[in-house]
Amino acid sequence: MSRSLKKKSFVAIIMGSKSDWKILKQTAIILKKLNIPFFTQIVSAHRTPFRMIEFAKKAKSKNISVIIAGAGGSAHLPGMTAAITDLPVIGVPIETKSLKGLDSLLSIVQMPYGIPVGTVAIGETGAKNAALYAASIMSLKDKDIAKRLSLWRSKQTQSVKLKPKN
Ligand code: RP5
Repeated sequence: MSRSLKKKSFVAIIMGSKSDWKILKQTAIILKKLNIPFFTQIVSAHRTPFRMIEFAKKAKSKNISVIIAGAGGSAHLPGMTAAITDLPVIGVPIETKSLKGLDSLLSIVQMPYGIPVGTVAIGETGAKNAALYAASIMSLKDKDIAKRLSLWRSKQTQSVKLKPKN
């Protein structure tokens, strides 16, 4: 297929609740910086289970390459989504009031054998790394994204000073 006829691939950022957006907007900021197309959607595994099934079933046909799923508490959205689609799913554990997100982390990371979810750190750090991880996956097929990611990383390296003062 020629370059111009290639269909644009997307990252889908899904979240269990509107309240997760304050963390997942960090994912969106990094994806924007890397010029990677994405869209966002609230998809709750327990409040809107049929929306989740519909989303996951259609994800491939909508040209989604990577799904970033943020959820807190008994955070089954990433695992349930990964159970329906074989697209890569990155789970972002959202910090919770009662258990500081340890509940979310363990729910997401402890997937039984057979259905993997790539799990990142709790909260904003994880949300940002999820975007970089998605960029790495997309870089395998998209040289332009690979170049932008490589540039982003070399800028990060250059920004690290040798000495703690001045
Ligand atoms: C999960 O429950 C969501 O991912 C969210 O992190 C958590 C709390 O949701 P809200 O009560 O704030 O809507 O499903």
